[in-house]
Amino acid sequence: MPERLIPIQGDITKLQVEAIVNAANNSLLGGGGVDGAIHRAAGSELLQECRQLNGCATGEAKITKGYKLPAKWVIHTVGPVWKGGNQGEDNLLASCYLHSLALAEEHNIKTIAFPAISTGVYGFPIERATKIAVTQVNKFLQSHNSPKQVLFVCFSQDAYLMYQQLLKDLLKS
Ligand code: AR6
Repeated sequence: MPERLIPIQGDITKLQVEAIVNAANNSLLGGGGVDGAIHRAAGSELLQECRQLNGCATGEAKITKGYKLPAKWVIHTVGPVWKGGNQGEDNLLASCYLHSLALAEEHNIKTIAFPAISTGVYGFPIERATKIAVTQVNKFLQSHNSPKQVLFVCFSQDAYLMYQQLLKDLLKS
């Protein structure tokens, strides 16, 4: 497994990385799941900054400061809602990873942590989402020096084991 891609199990709000990615919604004004946890941990200044951003399109990403989080930056991206798989969900999810990584590179961010975007409330099947996440991040890192390290943060042990396995399988070749 290449050292630049690392699956871990835990709470993304606790991580000492330069940037964490938020699985947000189009309003960027907070919500449940990982979005709620990030806003709670960062404090109300995060919401104040998000209010200035005019939302975010699905598949795109915007950056804010991390405020009370250990991470200096939060990259907010909006994953697709799963609608059966024929509504461009795969490409939109891939685009979330690529836009987030491009923003990280622009800001010279060396370490970034992703949650499993769209796999909670938005209902994207976890295995299909994990394959897209791992493939897209690997592709990006092969042609870019920065970020140096990408963490895949899994809340559940099942998700963690899946990331571990898929990283082994997909990146073996
Ligand atoms: N750390 C890491 N992963 C987490 C954490 C955490 N603290 N909390 C949840 N997860 P979800 P989505 C995992 O529903 O599907 C929000 O209301 C969770 O187990 O947070 O993209 C937004 O405002 C799951 O695997 O995001 C949007 O309206 C993954 O994070 C909507 O939910 C994503 O689950 C976005 O839905």
